[in-house]
Amino acid sequence: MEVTPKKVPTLCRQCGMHCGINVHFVDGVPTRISGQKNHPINRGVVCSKGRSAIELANHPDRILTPLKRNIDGSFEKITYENAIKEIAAKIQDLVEKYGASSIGVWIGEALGFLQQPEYARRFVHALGSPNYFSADSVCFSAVYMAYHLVKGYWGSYPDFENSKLILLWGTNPKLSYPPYMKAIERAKRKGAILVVIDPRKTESAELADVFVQPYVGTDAALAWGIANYLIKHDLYDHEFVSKYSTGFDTFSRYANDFAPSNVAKICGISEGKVTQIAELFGKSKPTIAQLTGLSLEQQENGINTIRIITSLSGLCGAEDTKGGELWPKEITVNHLNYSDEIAGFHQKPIGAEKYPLLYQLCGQCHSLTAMDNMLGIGDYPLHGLIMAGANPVLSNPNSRKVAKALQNLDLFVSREIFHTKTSAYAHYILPAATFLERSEPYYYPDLQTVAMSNKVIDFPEIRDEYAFWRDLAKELGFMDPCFPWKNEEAVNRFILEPSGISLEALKNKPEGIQYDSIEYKKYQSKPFPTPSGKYEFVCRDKSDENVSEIPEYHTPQYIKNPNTVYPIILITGARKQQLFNSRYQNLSCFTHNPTIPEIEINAQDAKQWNITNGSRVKVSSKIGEIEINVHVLDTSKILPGLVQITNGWDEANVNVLVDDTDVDPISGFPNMKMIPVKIEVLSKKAIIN
Ligand SMILES: Nc1nc2c(c(=O)[nH]1)N[C@H]1C(S)=C(S)[C@@H](COP(=O)(O)OP(=O)(O)OC[C@H]3O[C@@H](n4cnc5c(=O)[nH]c(N)nc54)[C@H](O)[C@@H]3O)O[C@H]1N2
Ligand SMILES: Nc1nc2c(c(=O)[nH]1)N[C@H]1C(S)=C(S)[C@@H](COP(=O)(O)OP(=O)(O)OC[C@H]3O[C@@H](n4cnc5c(=O)[nH]c(N)nc54)[C@H](O)[C@@H]3O)O[C@H]1N2
Ligand code: SF4
Ligand SMILES: [Mo]
Repeated sequence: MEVTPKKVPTLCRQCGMHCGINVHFVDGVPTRISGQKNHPINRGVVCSKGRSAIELANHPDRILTPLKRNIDGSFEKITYENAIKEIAAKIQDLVEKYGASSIGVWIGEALGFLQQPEYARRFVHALGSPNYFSADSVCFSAVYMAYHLVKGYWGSYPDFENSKLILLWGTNPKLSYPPYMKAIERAKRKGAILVVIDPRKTESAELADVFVQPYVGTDAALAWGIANYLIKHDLYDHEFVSKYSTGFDTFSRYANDFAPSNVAKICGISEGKVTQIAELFGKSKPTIAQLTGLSLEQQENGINTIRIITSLSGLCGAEDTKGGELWPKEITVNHLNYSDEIAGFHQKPIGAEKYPLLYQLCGQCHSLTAMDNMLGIGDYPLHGLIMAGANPVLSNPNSRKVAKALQNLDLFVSREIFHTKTSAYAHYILPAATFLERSEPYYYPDLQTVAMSNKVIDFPEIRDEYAFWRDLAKELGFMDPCFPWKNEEAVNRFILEPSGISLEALKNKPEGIQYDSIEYKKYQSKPFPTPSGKYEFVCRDKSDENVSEIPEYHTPQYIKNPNTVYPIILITGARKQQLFNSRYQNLSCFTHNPTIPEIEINAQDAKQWNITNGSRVKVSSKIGEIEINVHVLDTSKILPGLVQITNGWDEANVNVLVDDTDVDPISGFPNMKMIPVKIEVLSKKAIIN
């Protein structure tokens, strides 16, 4: 008889950090989760989300059988085999009528990285469609695009642990990346200085040595002000600039206009703060680690803002140095993406003409544009969509349009673990495996380490992502050569084969194996992977006409053309500890205050509007309105005239207010951080439920 072990190590995927965890069993039943003491990311610590993974897997609301939607919107059970047959028949029908490009796949934030999304990509490419979508149309890839334009490789990997100066621009790792914050706290204990730049005084800002609250959308001006000071006072790294970079003269001419006194006015901060931060750069160079958060991506001038901020690292010689910005060596693995082997598609990838960098760098289509294709107003129609691990009715901008678009599909399949606002529109819902039910390799680029997650629990009736895509491909007649592997373990062996690291070796080392030694300043012996081979203060990449040579500062629209109807500026999506985008609202660990959606308002504004904690307001933007409770913040916690609503709540969905046409023209990312709104008071008194 097989004896169930007492403890199985794996990697947590309740968020993207992939902490090392152990799942403990009593009499074969998983009971609790602890941290792996020697895992380099979390060093034994597990957050409340991580600890709740067993509850997630065993949740009473979990979908355990395939479901088919009836005309009245209710769902009835269907066998897996019949569901696959019907879905395949519908795909075949749509391909015959409208071509393969009328089918798309969409992988959400819940699934990553080397393996799960790539099944979907292989499937849709083998079918003959370029239309692969993911959360990357609103998350992370703008950072990659910006880094690519400056230094040609994907970032960002700040080496907090060894840094002397740490800057957090528009990010709150205390809540969003807890292990990073621990590394920052360790560096602080060794003497590092922490600078936080955020219009809200966040949990991370509480730990800052220097905290600055610029107007939303003005970070690029602050960064240019720092560049101005460093150049004027000869505090930059001459060797790096002269030997390894290009465009410095043009860059410094542009910086001329950003004297600290000027920048202070633009950003609404004191001149002293600008010079203080610039002095810190000068003193700490080259050990400067900067992290640019999601907020800078989801802005109208996001790419340029991230470009100029990362250029400060180059200016200070922090590029590829210990304690600075790392340029990790990639692991040599077999990638499942085989688009290079596909002869070409009949239709253009959706959104690739408008946002070429997203497609060139990430091989992704633009999910916001896809809504038009679903509604029949794009270049060509999208009729079928298979989605896994995503909830775009809550996560994509303009939720009403998203819902309409999904309702317009002839075939919508959702692979989910729970019923959601999005899966409500699916024709078929197929039960998905949680991360505890699958096994995949993951690598930590900054540590150059690879580790393996393990299948810890098993629901025999639930097919993992591999089985699903393989079975569907088989039914459609193209399983071979698309999915030749017997199971997920065989896929894992294939992925790892060129790395020289075996599955067995990884099983014996749950904390991971370093695949290559860390070396610094590699640019001294090999060119940067940019068009010029140099670090580009001025961009030489001509593939997108929207990319200016210089990462220009543009005055945000809400400042340039103040909107008298919608005079208040709304930030969306500041993270909460136990809410993860739209996930975990149904877990008992969800004890966060608030447990209902709230709008954060400065006490000064609340006083003026005569409202208090728990008052009810209507928030309207030019495209929609929601009702929500008020949470009054101390005046120091948020700039006056600014309000904040976190995304992902089932009720009071803030994306009803976010305009999908207001985007950064380079990345195509929506502006989710400076939305003009108005507020009407519905009830001044707190409503006690
Ligand atoms: N607990 C938890 N953790 C998460 C998530 C979650 O939902 N919950 N989500 C995960 C995901 S998908 C992501 S992408 C990351 C995001 O994580 P982060 O990038 O850390 O994003 P936030 O935590 O929202 O912090 C963004 C901060 O930027 C500030 N901000 C807004 N506009 C501006 C601006 O113009 N300039 C500056 N300087 N600051 C600005 C906001 O006030 C906010 O405090 O977190 C991940 N981690
Ligand atoms: N206004 C505004 N909107 C935002 C943001 C913002 O800051 N402001 N942030 C954006 C960002 S950064 C991101 S990343 C997106 C995220 O948006 P999405 O990619 O839509 O991700 P989630 O909302 O986390 O939804 C994930 C879904 O996957 C399901 N799920 C969980 N685990 C599994 C699994 O193992 N397998 C499968 N098949 N399903 C699973 C969950 O039940 C959930 O419904 O939201 C974005 N939306
Ligand atoms: S930070 Fe928490 S949720 Fe994220 S991987 Fe680590 S333990 Fe899991
Ligand atoms: Mo994200």
